[in-house]
Amino acid sequence: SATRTVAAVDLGAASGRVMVGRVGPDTLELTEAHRFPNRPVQVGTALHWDVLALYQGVLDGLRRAAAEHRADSSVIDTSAVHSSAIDSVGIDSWAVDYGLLDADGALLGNPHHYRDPRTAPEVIERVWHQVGGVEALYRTTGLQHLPFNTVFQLAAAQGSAQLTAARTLLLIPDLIAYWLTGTLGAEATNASTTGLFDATTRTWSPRLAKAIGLDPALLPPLRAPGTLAGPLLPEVAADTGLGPNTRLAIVASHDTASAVAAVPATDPEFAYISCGTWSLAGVELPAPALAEDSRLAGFTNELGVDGTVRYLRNVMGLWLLDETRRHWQARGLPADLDALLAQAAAADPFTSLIDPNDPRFLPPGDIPGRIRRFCDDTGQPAPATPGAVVRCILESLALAHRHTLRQAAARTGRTLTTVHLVGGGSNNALLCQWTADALGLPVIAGPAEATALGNVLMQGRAHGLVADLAAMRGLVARTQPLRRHEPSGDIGTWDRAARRVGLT
Ligand code: LRH
Repeated sequence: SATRTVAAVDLGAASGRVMVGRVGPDTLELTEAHRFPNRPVQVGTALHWDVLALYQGVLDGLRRAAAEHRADSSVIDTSAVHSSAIDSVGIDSWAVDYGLLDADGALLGNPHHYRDPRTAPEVIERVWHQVGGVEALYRTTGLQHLPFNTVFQLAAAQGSAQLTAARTLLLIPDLIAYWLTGTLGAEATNASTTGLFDATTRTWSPRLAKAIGLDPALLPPLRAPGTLAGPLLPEVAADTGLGPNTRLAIVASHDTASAVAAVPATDPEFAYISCGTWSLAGVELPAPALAEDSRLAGFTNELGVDGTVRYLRNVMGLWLLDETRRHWQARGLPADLDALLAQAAAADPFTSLIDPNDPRFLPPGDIPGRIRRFCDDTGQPAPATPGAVVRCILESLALAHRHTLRQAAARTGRTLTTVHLVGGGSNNALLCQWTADALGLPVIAGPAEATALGNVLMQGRAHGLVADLAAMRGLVARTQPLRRHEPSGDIGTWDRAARRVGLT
């Protein structure tokens, strides 16, 4: 049957990659063309993304993808233009962060990192006041409160020369798409993470923009995922070797939306954890749940594919482990992941536990030191060895997974039966097993590359080769290797641990 070859650009907080996918009604294959580090840069007190380095990585990856996938041609191509077999390019990344363009379309400064400290409590309180209260903001946006939501970042930038000069706001994937094609747009799933998007009408909320003193004209027209957009700019086509016929495909550009679209679930009532830098844990709903109990429990209503709602909460995720390893490595200490996981498996259980979502763990820095202080503050022994630190992180994440999914189920009247854990965290067998043990439920682990697969599948939709969300998920289930973790051990020990750290 017909297939297409597409490039999926997937930018994560720690690394970016360009993957080549082959997709068709019965085909879903993924190979990595290029992977490159994403290293945030601290300038004074500000934390920025190095967005040009990321763009360079994207171009390098597209060049490799084009070189590895030349169109078959029986005639010798004498025109200097080579044609590539890549039919389209789709881009996804983490949410909420943005670049600003001036009236000439030039980027104004480096985008800030969502872990930048400028969204101070007084900035947040001012926004709540301007929009008529935190409850009203939630009723419109359905967005869980996170200090780095775009609306707060923009409020922190209010009055700055950059924001004053800005004419267009582009979320990170839309900025990369602009550089590749010269076209402006705001992909809808990612727009839903800004705090300037109406969860009910599924459009920008000019009212909220005005309330915080932002010109609504900054917000570009929305684009729905699953469609094809313009061709690449001639210079980009020439530089990368992609052909004049390679199109931009609008995918679910919020990485979590792409990952949830690629959950290999057959039961519509499935629960998921998209586990990478963050653990995004929740269920899928047909419409937003905007009542106060959802707000108070910290649940978000972000837009998914085909109008679905991702009803989930952010759990601090493997950031805790990755940042711990970065801290150790910078001090010349051993940080090999497999060795640390083996030490964690051998360490004593439930010695030290943290609430992963404690705000002290959000900024970059000395996570092991902050874990020690959390333990001091809560009358627990601090982890005494690297293996104990890693065990503390993973057991605490398993408890937070359990807490979040049980709350999601309680608020939506669902019964949890199995849990799909997708993303890079699905490779962490210890975390998958402890999540299964803590919940007393089977965990189906994989695919690790759910986000890139979701990106490729939406491009398949745009080319008319994949019918709908159910077909996407069925294709993942049929083609990708998955691992099943049955719950084991005594769930009572997890119940007691959960009570100790307030995650009941
Ligand atoms: C995961 C993610 C998540 C957002 C965070 C900023 O990569 O997109 O859904 O909350 O990054």
